[in-house]
Amino acid sequence: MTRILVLNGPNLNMLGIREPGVYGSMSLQAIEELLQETAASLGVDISFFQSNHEGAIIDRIHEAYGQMDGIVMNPGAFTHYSIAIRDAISSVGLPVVEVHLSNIHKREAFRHVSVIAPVAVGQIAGFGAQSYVLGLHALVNQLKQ
Ligand code: CA2
Repeated sequence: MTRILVLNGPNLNMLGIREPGVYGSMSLQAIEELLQETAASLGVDISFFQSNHEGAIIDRIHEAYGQMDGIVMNPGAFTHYSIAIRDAISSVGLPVVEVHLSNIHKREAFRHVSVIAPVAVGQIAGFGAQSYVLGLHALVNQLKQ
């Protein structure tokens, strides 16, 4: 069975608790439950990981090598500057779909750059929790190619 890892970066554990206007009112747990249902309908196996620590995210990407078939990832603010996470993705060679709740391209200039995008299959941004669902569909479709 196809195995997908959903990886979330810093502060995303706070979803649904503050700033519902920017990131929506769903908690990360609720998003994960939605993705679990989507995975079941697609017939794929799904696992979840969130960390506020760059090194822990890198370790989880390394562990995914040989275990997972692809990653749906919201790197949070690391999107904009973590060359180390980008290198970790390159090092394992797994397909990654980058997702964002907000449309990073219509926000502050510093959010317009993603250092992850050049090593991702693609990027989905601006659809709230649906960005993850769309990202999961896109990754599963990509793995069938
Ligand atoms: O839009 C996204 O998904 C982001 O990856 C979210 C990151 C942000 O740094 C990126 O530029 C875009 C921030 C996540 C912060 O999550 C919060 C959750 C609750 C309250 C405040 C922040």
